[in-house]
Amino acid sequence: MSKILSPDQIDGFRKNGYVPRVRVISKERAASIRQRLEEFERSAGAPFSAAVSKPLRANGHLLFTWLNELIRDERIVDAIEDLYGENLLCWMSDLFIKEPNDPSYVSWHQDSTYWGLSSPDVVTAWVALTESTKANGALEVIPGTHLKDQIPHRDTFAKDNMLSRGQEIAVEVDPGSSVMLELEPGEMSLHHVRLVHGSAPNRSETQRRIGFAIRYIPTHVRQLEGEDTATLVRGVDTFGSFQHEPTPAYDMDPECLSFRQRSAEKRQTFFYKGNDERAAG
Ligand SMILES: O=C(O)CCC(=O)C(=O)O
Repeated sequence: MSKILSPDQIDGFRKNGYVPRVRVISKERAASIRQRLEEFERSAGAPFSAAVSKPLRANGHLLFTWLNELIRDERIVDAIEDLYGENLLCWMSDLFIKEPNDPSYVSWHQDSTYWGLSSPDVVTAWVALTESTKANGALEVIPGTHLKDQIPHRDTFAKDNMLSRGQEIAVEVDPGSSVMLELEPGEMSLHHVRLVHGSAPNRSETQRRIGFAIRYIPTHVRQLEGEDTATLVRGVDTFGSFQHEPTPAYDMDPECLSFRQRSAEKRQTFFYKGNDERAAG
C-alpha cells in the first residue's frame, strides 16, 4: 500500500519520469520558510545566491534548521518511500532562486551527468516556496527521457546558466514535447535523475521564483567518485556508504558549517572533474 502517491502517480513516474503537483506542506508553512530565507538575506545584505559562496549554495539543509526539517518532512519522505522503499538518504539539496526579470536559466540536462552515483535510483523533490509559473520560469521536463541511458552533455559555463558547469544535452531536444510543472507554494513535483529537464528565465516584473530541490536516494546507492556525505531521513542504513551528516541545532551551527564546507570541497573534485580550473570558482 502506498502512503501518499496514488498507483497512477507511481505508474506515471515509472513511465514518464516525473510526478506533477503534489501538495506536501501548507501555503502558510511555505510562506513562513520563505520569510525565514528572506530574513537571512536581509541580515546578509544580499540575495541568497550572492550571500553564500558557490560551493556553499548547495546543502542549505546543513545551514538552516527550517530546511533541515523540510528534507525530513513526513509527507515528502512518504512520497519518496512510495517510489524507493523505506531506507532513504537525502544526498543533496539546492535552492534554485530566480529574481524578477532575471536572465538566469537552466539548460536541458540530466541530473545524473556529474553526480557520480552508482545507480539511477535517484529522485528530486522540487518544493515550491513561491508560485512557480510559466511567467517566472517554472521547471519543464521532457516526458519519458529518463528511460534513455546517460546522454552526452557539453559544458558551456554560460554566465546565466544556473548549473555548476552550464552543462547541456549535446543532442537536439524537441522543446515542443516538454511539459511545464507549474506549482503553488507548498506543492512539489518529483523528477527522476535521468529525466531531461530545464527552465527558462524569470520574465515576471515582480515575482521571485524559489524552489528547494531535495535529492533523495535509497541507501543501496553508492558514490563512485570518492568519499561523500548524506543525511539519513528514514529507516536504517546498513550499507554505510555515505558519512552521515549532523543536524544543525540552530541556524549557522558552526559544526554543520564546517562539515558542509568539507563535504562541498570533496564534491567539487567530481562535480568539476576534467575542468579542475573551474573547481575553485
Ligand atoms: O529550478 C530549476 O529551474 C531547475 C532545477 C533543476 O535543474 C533540478 O532540480 O534538477
